[in-house]
Parts: sequence; C-alpha cells; structure tokens
Amino acid sequence: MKNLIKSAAFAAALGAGGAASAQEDITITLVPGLTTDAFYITMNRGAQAAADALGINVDFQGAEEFDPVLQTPVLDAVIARGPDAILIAPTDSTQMIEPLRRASEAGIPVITVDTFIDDGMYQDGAGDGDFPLSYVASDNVGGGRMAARFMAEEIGGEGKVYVSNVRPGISTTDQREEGFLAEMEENYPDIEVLETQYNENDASLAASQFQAVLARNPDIAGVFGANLFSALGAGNGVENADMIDQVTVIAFDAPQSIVDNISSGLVDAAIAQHPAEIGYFGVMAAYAALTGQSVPTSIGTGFTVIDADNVGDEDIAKFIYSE
Ligand code: T6T
Repeated sequence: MKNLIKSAAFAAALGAGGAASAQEDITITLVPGLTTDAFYITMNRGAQAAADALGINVDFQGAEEFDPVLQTPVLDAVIARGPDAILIAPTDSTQMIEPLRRASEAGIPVITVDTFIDDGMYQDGAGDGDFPLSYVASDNVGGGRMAARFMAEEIGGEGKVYVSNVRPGISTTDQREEGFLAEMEENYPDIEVLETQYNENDASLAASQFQAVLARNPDIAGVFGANLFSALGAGNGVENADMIDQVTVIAFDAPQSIVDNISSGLVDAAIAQHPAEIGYFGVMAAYAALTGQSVPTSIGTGFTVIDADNVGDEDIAKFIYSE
C-alpha cells in the first residue's frame, strides 16, 4: 500500500516541481552483509554511481560482522527511518525472512543483492520469503562449478581437496559449495573432496583449519576458499605451512590482498565477482519499481577470472575490489 502512496507522491512531485526535485527526495538504503568487507564496499561504489546517474540518494547501513543477529537490529532501525526502498544482502536465507517481512509490511519495497532469502525465486507465489521484488547477484552455483574446473586443471585431475567455507545457511556460499561439489562429482572421479571446513568468516580460523587438514592429509592437493575471508585464510594457512608449490588455492572474490597473492604465486586463480555491477543494477531495479516500471525478478551479474596470466593486465584492474 505504501508503495502506491509513495508512487503517487512521486508523481505529484514530478507534476509540481519537476523531475529533479522529486528524485532528490528518493532515498534507498543499502544494507550489506557487513560494512568492512571490500566486496560490499565495492557494491556501494556501484550503488552510488547509479544514485548519481539518477539524482537520488543511497545510504549504506550495516553491521560489523556477517551475522543475522547483528543485521536484524540494523534493519529494524532502517525500517523505522522509512526509506523508499531497501536493498539488502541477507546474512541468512531463513533467519532474515521475518525481519525482512517487517519491511515489506511497512510498505517498503525490498530487493535482495548478493544473497537471497528462502529459495531466491521471488514473486512466484511459493514460499515464505516470496515478497522481495528482485534478486541481483552472481550465479553462485555456476561460480562454484568454475572454481572446481580451475582446481581440477591445476592439480591434474586427481588428488584431495576441500572447501573452506563460512557457515551453512548463507545462500551464496552454500551455492558455491554446491556447484563445486556437483562439478567434481560429475566430471572428476579421481578428485576426492574432503569434509568442508567452516570458519565463521574468520580468516585466522580458516588458516588454522588448513594446518589441521594438512596434519590429517599430508598429500592435500588443493583448497577452494568460497569467499574473500575463506580464501585469504586458506592461502595464509598454505603459506604458513610452506606448501605454496604443493597446494593449489582457488579463491572466490578479488580484493587487493588476494590479487597480491596471485602475483606472488600463493593463489592460483580468483573468481572475481562484479560487486559494483550488483550495486548499480540493484539501485536501478529499485528506482524502476519506485517509478512504476516492472522489474525482473532476478538479475544476473558477471565474473572475471584473475590468474597469473592476466593479473598484470590493465583491463583487469577495474575488477579488483575497492577497500
Ligand atoms: O563473497 C562475498 C559475498 O558474495 C558473500 O555473500 C559473503 O562474502 C563476501 O562478502 C566476501 O567476503
């Protein structure tokens, strides 16, 4: 209901004061998974670029850790301020459904970016978390499959590997693991995938978990770090164990630290998401909804693979995340 009222107010403002003044009144809040992660900082850069292009406001409000218990009060405070729309990376696909329903019930359109709630298929009449208008993100199953193919190639199609992951319940990292395991199972019978190690988004824990896996499996051949902190930590673990030449590291995400690890030979390949693109198209989708346009229920964004062959190329620099 509030959507309609807001749209009506928007139309009235357009009639009265012209497009610019009405647009300046639009505020969209972007709630990241956590504020200090280069991935979400880069997403905000893209969101601000779209806001500048449209002459609207986007603010960035989040918690300091990737945790639904911390994200929920931030979201409640955002809802209380009543932005015109919310773009959010929900930190748990189940636990964030009810908090987000409060936004929707307050009449604030919700679009999820990066991660999804429920099954990620919105506006199809099925599931508890069907109300967001759109999901703007990388193809995370496909990205996990890509990681498996790069891993398989690097280790010559055989050996033991494992996934360093955050925690179950996060749509993105769950799907990356799912894609990685499916690709290995379907196409690489001589690769043994060991039990996933969950690190709670803590790179130090991911590094010590590598040491523990190595102690049990001295012939470990590779590790897939399913997000920035997992990949950074796994790489540090490999470096601390002095196993750079023996162990392949495939990273998801591309902050400068991981790119430096590619240059030094510690990380073999990074699958860079395009977070600025997610932010840009997230804002565009919200603006479309607020101005009466229909919006695709899902918008897919791209990847760029960075490895030793292209890490120094000029046109790769724009895919390195901002810090
Ligand atoms: O990999 C990204 C994001 O896609 C994921 O949902 C959570 O972790 C990151 O933010 C990287 O730290």
